[in-house]
Amino acid sequence: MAGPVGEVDNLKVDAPPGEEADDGEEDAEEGADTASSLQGRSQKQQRQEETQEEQEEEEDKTASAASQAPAPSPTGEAKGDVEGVDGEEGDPDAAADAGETGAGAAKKRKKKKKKKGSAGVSTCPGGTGSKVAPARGVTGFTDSYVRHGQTEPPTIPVEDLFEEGSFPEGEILEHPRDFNSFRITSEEKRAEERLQYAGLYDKARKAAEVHRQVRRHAQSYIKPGIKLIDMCTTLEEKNRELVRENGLDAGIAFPTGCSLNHVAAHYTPNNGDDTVLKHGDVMKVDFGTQVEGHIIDCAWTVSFDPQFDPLLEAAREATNAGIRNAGIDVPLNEVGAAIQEVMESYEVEINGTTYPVKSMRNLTGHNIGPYDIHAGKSVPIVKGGDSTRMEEGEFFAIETFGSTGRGHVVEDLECSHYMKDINAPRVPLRLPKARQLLSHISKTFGTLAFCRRWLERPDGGSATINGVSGKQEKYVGALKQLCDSGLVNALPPLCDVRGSYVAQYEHTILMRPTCVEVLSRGDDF
Ligand SMILES: [Co+2]
Repeated sequence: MAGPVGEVDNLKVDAPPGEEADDGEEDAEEGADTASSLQGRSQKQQRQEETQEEQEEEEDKTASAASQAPAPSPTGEAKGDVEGVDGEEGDPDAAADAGETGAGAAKKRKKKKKKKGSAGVSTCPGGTGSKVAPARGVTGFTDSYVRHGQTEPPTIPVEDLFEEGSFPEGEILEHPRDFNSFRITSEEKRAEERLQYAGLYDKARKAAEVHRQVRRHAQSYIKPGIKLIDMCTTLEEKNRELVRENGLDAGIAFPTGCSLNHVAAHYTPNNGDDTVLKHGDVMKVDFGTQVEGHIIDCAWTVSFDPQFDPLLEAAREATNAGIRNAGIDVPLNEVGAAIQEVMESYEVEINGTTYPVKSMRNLTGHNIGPYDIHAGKSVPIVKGGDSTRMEEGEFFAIETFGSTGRGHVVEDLECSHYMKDINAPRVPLRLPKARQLLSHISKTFGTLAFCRRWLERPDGGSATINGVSGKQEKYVGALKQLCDSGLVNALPPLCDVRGSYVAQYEHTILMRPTCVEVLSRGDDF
């Protein structure tokens, strides 16, 4: 999920699409200083990037539409391979070839010297499995979870595949900056981890493994022609099954976002919405899992037309840059500057017109607390934000949005996402219907986000909690009253201008005392 909606200006409900007045901010930004974003990188990282840059230039010569191909691990120094896949190489070319309908159609052009690459990021090309996603934007095989003993399609709850205490570790990165170099070997910091964090890591890793398996399965059936409401329902049912939903102790963390094209975030179909995915769409799939309140927030972008490859790559590499630059005591604004630097080094040609890729200036990543998807800190994706620092023990969702539009979102379209305010005031509710709905929301979702579709299920959002008698009837007025009284926040879709395209990639990372763990990293992105 994107945060924070509090920063969205130009609140717009009924204005015709594409007619926002220009607020003039855009122009002020152009041409400003961009120098500071690299200062946090180690020489080693820069060397790795240069190495990869050379490799990529080679690749550009041979296959210009290769952005779906798994990136080679640049120096062989990648740390913290995702569990169980080291040494197993599939056929990465298979992933690149599948769905390739117009090699050469998608040109990757850079405005300036590339400051990019997944150096230091192990993306596990290939891996186990045999099935390739119909969509672009992900690498490897959709059935790669068979290496853990999972069935294809997956049916075994993830907790039955691993011993407690042994859920797979995410990708391990060193904290950036010289002042952090002691951490990875510090005996004191390791002792701190053993004492304070061991149980927590395992729960977060379980949620992350569920996310990986659910999304891998989704990547196998997301193709043009699917009804988005069916896609979301199928994904959410699998999420409940693999996490072994148990009320607020384990389950879905927020509604399945499937925002299309100029819609950047917070769209999921309400009942009656028959939108069908098309070959020319750019869809952000953003969903969450939670185990005892530890939330994994992770997203990728689906497209089928190779002309969008550079847009997807921009967001993917910008997210990876954000991850590489994140660490204890790093100011959030410097992470944002590094993200923007990478994002805006891309341009994309769509139907003969070349667009610069813009970092969305009013969307951000965010820290995550227990049952609290937006716990107060924002990770900007442009330079110039506040210099609050990341701290030990914090979870962050690093998410970036690249746009061919204005690079600025407004609220628009019908609302589907809602969330009880974690700091909700105690407001006396006169209407019994509103009291009843609030009680249902509190027991079923707590402070986790939910959508209208879930209220209308027979179980009202959780069979564990409500059995088959949870369905909410004629609740729209009551829901509006809860929103008006500040108890529940409405989170409407966030949109750039109509006709534009937005791509997003997102991972959840943990500021461990010794290292940064990219909990949700997979062999797909
Ligand atoms: Co998020």
